[in-house]
Amino acid sequence: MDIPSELIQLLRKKPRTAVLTGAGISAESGIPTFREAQTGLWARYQPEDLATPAAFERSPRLVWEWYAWRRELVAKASPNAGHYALAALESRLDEYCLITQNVDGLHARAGSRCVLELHGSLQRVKCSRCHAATDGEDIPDWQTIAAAHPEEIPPRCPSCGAALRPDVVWFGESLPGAAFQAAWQAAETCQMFLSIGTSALVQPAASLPLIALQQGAVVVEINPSATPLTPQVTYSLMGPSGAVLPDLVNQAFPAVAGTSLQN
Ligand code: BJW
Ligand code: ZN
Repeated sequence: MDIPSELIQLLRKKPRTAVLTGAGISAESGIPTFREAQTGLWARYQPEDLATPAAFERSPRLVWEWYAWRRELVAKASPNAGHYALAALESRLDEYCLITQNVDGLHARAGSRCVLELHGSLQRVKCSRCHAATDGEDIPDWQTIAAAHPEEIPPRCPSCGAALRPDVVWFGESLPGAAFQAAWQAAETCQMFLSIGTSALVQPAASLPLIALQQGAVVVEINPSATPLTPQVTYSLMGPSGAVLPDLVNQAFPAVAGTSLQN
């Protein structure tokens, strides 16, 4: 892709950089996004009907099974060229913060070291009542609990007996405080902000690029479709992140022969 030369020049100066990613960065790994069509078994459900505390109270088995299906998809998936390009970018910049709304863990699997997970992780579960995590030293991990009582879906909390739930952030719930504060600070202090593969609809994550714009940062959006953020950004790179990000990183930091990122 043709990337504006001013943007390449800016990247070469190694600006303090914050990056926000959403479901779109994992689309090329075969993980469905939220606001595009759900697939297969789940085609008749809206994510808003599954990713809420009320949905879990009403239909705990249905919600648990939706997450189990997604956990399996992610386990079979691999990071794509976009995830790898961000890990490479981190290694080329001095001050860099990656903020993700995704719960799939693919950034870490691609080698990103500093990742702030705003919406939790598919890999963890917690109790829906006492909020005990199940990966502590004294309690069995949740897969062991589930395997011992396969008839119980969702599995039960070993401390209080209530249903276990995914350790993710549902609509109406607060984001993890420390991760969100660090993300806010990164948006307030960065010189460049990349908003990648997010519809920029879900708050409070959608405010982060606006904070960056307000304090004078250069804001770049990478997305094949326009979002409510698009008219406000400094640069809109319209294309899939698995193609645009390797181009951006390779053009800014031409690699030593043989090590350039593929797309
Ligand atoms: C590609 C691509 C390719 C495709 N390359 N790109 C202020 C105003 C209005 C409402 C609110 C507000 N403040 C709070 C709210 C309520 C609510 C909210 O924002 N609602 C909106 C829908 C309006 N927010 C909350 O409830 C949040 N909590 C909160 O604010 O707490 C304080 C509070 C408490 C009580 C009362 C009030 C306030 C919590 C939000 C939690 C969101 N949780 C989910 C589920 C997480 C677990 C899970 O994964 O199941 O997070 S919902 C879902 O949306 C998920 C995502 O992380 C999140 C964002 O979606 P994302 O990543 O942007 O995906 P998509 O599908 O929307 O977009 C994909 C994009 O990729 C598209 O643009 C494509 O074009 C693009 N794409 N292929 C690059 N190859
Ligand atoms: Zn409990």
